[in-house]
Amino acid sequence: MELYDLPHSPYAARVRMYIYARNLAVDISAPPGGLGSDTYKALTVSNKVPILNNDGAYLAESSAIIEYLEAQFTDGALGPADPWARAQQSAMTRYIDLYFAQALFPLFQQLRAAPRDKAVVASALAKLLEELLTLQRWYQLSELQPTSALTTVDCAVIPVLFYVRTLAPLFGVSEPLAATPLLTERWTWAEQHAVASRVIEEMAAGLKAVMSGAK
Ligand SMILES: N[C@@H](CCC(=O)N[C@@H](CS)C(=O)NCC(=O)O)C(=O)O
Repeated sequence: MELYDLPHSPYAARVRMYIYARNLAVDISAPPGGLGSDTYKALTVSNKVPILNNDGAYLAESSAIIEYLEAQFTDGALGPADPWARAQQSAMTRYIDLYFAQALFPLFQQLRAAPRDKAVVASALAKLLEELLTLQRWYQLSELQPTSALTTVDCAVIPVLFYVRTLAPLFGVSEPLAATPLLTERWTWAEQHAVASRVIEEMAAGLKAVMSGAK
């Protein structure tokens, strides 16, 4: 199997984190022909990263890829075997995709805008801080409370927290996790976790490369 990946993508990062945590024999490479190329577009309808190449069959969407890979395991190590707890993990991941990640997009846009729109930035930052409180509430649910083990939920959370911590200071919010101690704690834990910290470093290097290429 092969994962088409870009290091800075939070969606690809979550799959890499899962693959490393499970120590799976999945090759990780750039999209063939490059993102946006006709070669890559021909593989799936999504034309995004990540995509899993499973012996010439292609699966898009990071959460579907993790679900497919995780379906082989019954040890409950990263995702609980109990269907209810597993569904709660899935619900939290959907929250991140449908709502939390959306709150980051205006900041990405404003990063490149010249001049920046102060009103848009202010409302985007307010929305982001509100969503951080919501994200923390998900971690407080009994089925989702963080432990010393990495879960599929952490695979989704840590990459978005990387972007929160990277983007917010560029708009004057130096400590975006200050009001969410549980998220601060999970981030600190991730920085010391062998697999999570590896992915954080890969994302940072990938983003640096993209930003320097964009100049
Ligand atoms: N819902 C998708 C999102 C994937 C996604 O948006 N990937 C971005 C990189 S972060 C991408 O490939 N963008 C290229 C494009 O949209 O053309 C997933 O979870 O895999």
